[in-house]
Amino acid sequence: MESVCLDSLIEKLHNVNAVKFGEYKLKTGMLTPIYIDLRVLVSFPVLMKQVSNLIYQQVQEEGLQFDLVCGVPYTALPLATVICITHEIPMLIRRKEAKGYGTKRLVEGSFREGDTCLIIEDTVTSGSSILETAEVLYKEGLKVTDAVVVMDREQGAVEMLASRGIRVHPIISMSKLLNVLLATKRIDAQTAQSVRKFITENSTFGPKEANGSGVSATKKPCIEQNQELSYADRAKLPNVHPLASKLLKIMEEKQSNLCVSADVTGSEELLQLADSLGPKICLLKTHVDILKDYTAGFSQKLQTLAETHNFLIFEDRKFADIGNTVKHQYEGGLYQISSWSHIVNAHAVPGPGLLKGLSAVGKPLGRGCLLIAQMSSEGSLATGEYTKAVVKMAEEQSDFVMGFICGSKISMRPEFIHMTPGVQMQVGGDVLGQQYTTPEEIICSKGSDVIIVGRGVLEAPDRLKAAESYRKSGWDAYKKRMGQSDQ
Ligand code: 5BU
Repeated sequence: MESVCLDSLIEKLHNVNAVKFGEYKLKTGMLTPIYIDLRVLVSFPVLMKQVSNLIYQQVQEEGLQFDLVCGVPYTALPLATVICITHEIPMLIRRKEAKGYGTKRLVEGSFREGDTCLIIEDTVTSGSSILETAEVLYKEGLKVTDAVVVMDREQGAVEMLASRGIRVHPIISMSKLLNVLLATKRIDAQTAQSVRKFITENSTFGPKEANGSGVSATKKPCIEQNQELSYADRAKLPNVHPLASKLLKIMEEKQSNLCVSADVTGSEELLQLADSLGPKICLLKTHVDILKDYTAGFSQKLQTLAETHNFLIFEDRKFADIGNTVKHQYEGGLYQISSWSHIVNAHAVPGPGLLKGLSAVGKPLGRGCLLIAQMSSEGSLATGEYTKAVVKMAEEQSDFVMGFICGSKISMRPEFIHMTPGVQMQVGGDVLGQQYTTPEEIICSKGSDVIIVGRGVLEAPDRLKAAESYRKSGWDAYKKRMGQSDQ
């Protein structure tokens, strides 16, 4: 395959008028000083071939995995066709309207339910055209995880689509385009400056992440209002882990994002807690190894209570060994955790082999795992690059990993659930390094999904009353984040 130099391609696109400066109206109605029109490519076959090669190069470099390709109609259709024919990849065509006769299909081509489809698009502004195409594909039972785009106007599409579970891989960014055109004196500094100003001032998606990594660097007043999916909508996402979907539905149904950490040492007391607080919680967290009187009968009773009150069980085991060992720890020993706990958590330190070991046991049982990406304790080493690496590991094994233990929202993919321990009504800590933040701060400002509360409930004079006030506080904060607060 002929390799293509990006700078010279940008110049060629400018030569054929695929990049225009002036005043143009976008699909969104927005007036823009720069217009990208890749429709002209069909008149320049050599250029068309070069752009297609670049798209395929991007696919290979990113190691994207998919079964089929679909170009967003119409401009990207010929690009997808060239790529699919050259590399012998099956293609799908998305109709803009269903035919009024015949099969009335919206997607043409053959595929199997569960196949993954890569989307190809020419230019993105808000990302809505990609989303529209993805939604048509979802309805047919297809999965969409990635999209390759030729030109990213850097106005929020990447962030918006990431929040809907689609990773976007742009080839040419607006900044790169302007730099090349400026360096080759095709535009002057003033034009470049006015386009840059327009782009910065006209982002179509919430506030940009400060470090561009998807890991929140700064505290935001109340994140991404209006752009965010509800728990109920996230439960329906095509790529969501079945257990995450179940939990999200429970949360919506019970209006509770409260996980009580039942850190007591007697099994009778734990069962009583589960029974009395059950209606208030979406999740009950255990440390089974602090029980002085564990029996198999206990775990059976706990499962019955979980069914009666509609909550899930989360054993906070924090696995942290090689795959072969964690497999035994999860399945066997005294506690046989996999037989009764819906969710477990694990440190990422040992690497992906740990997840392979755990999922060999848990996946056939429909279990899920949370990766510990950050900790609530003072001086924790799980920060920065480590946290980012954990997010990556989760993305690579999202068939078993359903979310994170973290202090704030660390992944833009809405199918992951973020759970945060270290929660009390008052900011503070204990003498052994635990640090507390309030439910409002965690759910509304930090964008986490579930509050994990132990002593805030357990040490209260009336545990039920305390659980209700944490439930209410967590739920009100979620409503506020969704912009539905009536306060
Ligand atoms: P507390 O009583 O609300 O401080 O209890 C918090 C619980 O969450 C407790 O069981 C811890 O083991 C657990 N935890 C935590 O506090 N911080 C973390 O980073 C992780 C777990 Br991971």
